Amino acid sequence: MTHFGFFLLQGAKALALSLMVDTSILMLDLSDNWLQGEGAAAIAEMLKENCYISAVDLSDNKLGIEGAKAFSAMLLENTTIVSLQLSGNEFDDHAAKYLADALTANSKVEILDLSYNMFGDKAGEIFGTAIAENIGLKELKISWNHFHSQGAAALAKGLGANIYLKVLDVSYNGFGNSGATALGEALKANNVLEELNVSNNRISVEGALHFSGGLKGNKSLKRLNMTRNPMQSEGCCGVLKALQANSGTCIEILDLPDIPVNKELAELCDAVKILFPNLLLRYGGNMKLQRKSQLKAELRTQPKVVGNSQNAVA
Ligand SMILES: *[C@@H]1O[C@H](CO)[C@@H](O)[C@H](O)[C@H]1NC(C)=O
Ligand SMILES: *[C@@H]1O[C@H](CO)[C@@H](O)[C@H](O)[C@H]1NC(C)=O
Ligand SMILES: *[C@@H]1O[C@H](CO)[C@@H](O)[C@H](O)[C@H]1NC(C)=O
Ligand SMILES: CC(=O)N[C@H]1CO[C@H](CO)[C@@H](O)[C@@H]1O
Repeated sequence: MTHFGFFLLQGAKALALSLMVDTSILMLDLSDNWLQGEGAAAIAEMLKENCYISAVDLSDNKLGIEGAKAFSAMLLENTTIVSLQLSGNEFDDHAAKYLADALTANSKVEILDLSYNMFGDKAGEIFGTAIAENIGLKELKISWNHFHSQGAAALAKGLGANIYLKVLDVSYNGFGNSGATALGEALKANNVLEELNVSNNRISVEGALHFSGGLKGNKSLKRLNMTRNPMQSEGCCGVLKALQANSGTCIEILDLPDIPVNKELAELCDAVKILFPNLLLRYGGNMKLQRKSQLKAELRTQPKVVGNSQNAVA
């Protein structure tokens, strides 16, 4: 493995040299190699000189803290890069510091994928501040990390101050109720975000209800994904009621957890669909998202969707 790693490193250096003068390559996909910090440094140096490559995919390369440092130094120079995929690179809270510095100063990167890393609560605080100050990012994917209540809340707070981000994916973290509450607060202040994925974040009834507060008022949010959260019927109803009370909502897609549907939830879903006929709504484990017109057929063929016997959720 060591030998193989060495080979790839030499390869990365050679490649970096040849790319330095190549003007035809606009996208660089080196995902799933074994570049590590040293390989990343070679690539980062090349990217400082190259003003043609606008999309870089270095996912799954074990870049670690050295890689984060190298890429941060490169991004501090506001290069041509618009899209940067750095998922699965063993980045931790120490690496977050470097990446956050870059996010604060760089205004060119619009798409950043940092999912499948090891960011924790400290990183949440660091990134929260960076997100509040960043003026370029439109899409941030940071799912499958370790943001829990406190760090998650700090991260969410940054969103409240940001006026550029349109897509945020924080799924598969541990936001919990305090993270969800902070997200709700952030949404109250934010009128830019269009897509939010908070799927699989241990958000229960209380968190969902607080979060719903952020859905009131005229909003930009079009797609909301809340699947795989223990928010029960009560939490789902809270979300739907907030939308019901917001005639100015832009919501187009709402994905709710797969839970047994009680009478109140079923009725609310129907009412919301009538209110927003173009809304794609998934709830109660229906296989697919459906519009109001599709619902009628669905109800005829699968009457148990409404009011099945497991409805008595505590
Ligand atoms: C990057 O560009 C933005 C906007 O042009 C500028 O405000 C910022 O200072 C630049 N950052 C660096 C590190 O040059
Ligand atoms: C999160 O949900 C969005 C849609 O709202 C979807 O595009 C994205 O793939 C989901 N993220 C994950 C990690 O599944
Ligand atoms: C919501 O996120 C989950 C991942 O947790 C994904 O499987 C699902 O497809 C997403 N829903 C939509 C509408 O994209
Ligand atoms: C305060 C505000 O902007 N209210 C608007 C919300 O959206 C509805 C429907 O689009 C408008 O009628 C309101 O004026």
